[in-house]
Amino acid sequence: MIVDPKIIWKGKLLKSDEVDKQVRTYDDVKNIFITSASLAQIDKDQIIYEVESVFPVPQNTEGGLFVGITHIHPGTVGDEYFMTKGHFHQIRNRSEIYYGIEGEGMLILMDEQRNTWAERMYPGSLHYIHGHIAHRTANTGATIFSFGAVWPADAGHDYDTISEHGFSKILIKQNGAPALVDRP
Ligand code: S6P
Ligand code: ZN
Repeated sequence: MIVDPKIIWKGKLLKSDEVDKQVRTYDDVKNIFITSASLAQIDKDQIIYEVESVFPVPQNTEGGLFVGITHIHPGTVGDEYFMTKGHFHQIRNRSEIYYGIEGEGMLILMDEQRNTWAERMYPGSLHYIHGHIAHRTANTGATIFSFGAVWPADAGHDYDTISEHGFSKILIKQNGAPALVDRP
């Protein structure tokens, strides 16, 4: 038997019978930025990022995989680039693959001892995110930054640790270029 694929992933297009779509506006994620909302001068409905995902197996299926694409809009809040919330996986040892598709960005990584570093992302760049490492992405370019992700269906997301303590470094635009600096 020969059948058509159930998922099409072509550039920034992810197509399947059921694609889960999440939209994060500035109002949804304003707390991830150090710059206070009163100084930010950003419309609360401004889209910061969108995530489309396909879940071929139920959540928490051991051995299963999920696939998704994230589109981060261009812009800054103060001098902080638009970025994702960032998370550890709930099951800490679960790893993940990120893959740069369009535009340019940065993958910000932090271990459990709060050491933070970053990797440049661009079309064709591939990033193996080890277990026990928190991950967040930022758009450092002038156009939409899109990247793909593949992660274990049972990884889960721990957003609380990041929303409580943040990453130990933040990515800012300094003299027109990205710089990773200590969180003030
Ligand atoms: C899931 C994977 C991505 C992110 C997405 C948004 O494990 O890492 O699909 O969910 O990039 O980031 P966040 O931190 O808001 O989930
Ligand atoms: Zn993840």
